[in-house]
Amino acid sequence: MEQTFIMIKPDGVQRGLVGEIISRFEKKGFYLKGLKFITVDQSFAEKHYADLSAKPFFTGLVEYIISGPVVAMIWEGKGVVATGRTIIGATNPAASAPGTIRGDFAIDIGRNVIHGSDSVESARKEIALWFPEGPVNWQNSLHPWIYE
Ligand code: YYY
Ligand code: MG
Repeated sequence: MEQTFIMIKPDGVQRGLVGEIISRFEKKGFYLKGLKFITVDQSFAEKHYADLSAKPFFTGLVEYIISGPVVAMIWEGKGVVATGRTIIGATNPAASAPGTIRGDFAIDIGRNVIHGSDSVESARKEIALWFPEGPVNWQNSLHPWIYE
């Protein structure tokens, strides 16, 4: 089944939003397939955001991501990449709908609390970068109550 990479950024950790954010993905019915609490270094953050290296905000973005521990996760489920982005909300919290994570908990684009892969292909790359050991292999026993 489809997987996505979700990361609670350092501001989300500092602001005590870890439980709330995990809960939203859990309650939706997605399956947690990987979880780690880590501080990454500059070269790792630059790799994660390599596609944005030419952007004017790149240096500040990397400094922000390495400024404290993050919660890195693999979530699995039907359509989880696109639905994960919907749960997260628009990149700029000023444009994120209420009810989304960024819409409910963030104000500035450079402190938008959470990352989610933007396509199945970037999810594959990001999961390989953050979880070289691969996902945790388990099956949720509620599966038939979530999927028809
Ligand atoms: O995927 P998403 O996080 O929604 O946005 P991206 O366009 O991939 O940018 C990654 C990250 O960079 C964004 O979450 C905040 C930051 N950023 C910024 O600080 N200023 C911008 N104008 C655009 C993005
Ligand atoms: Mg992105």
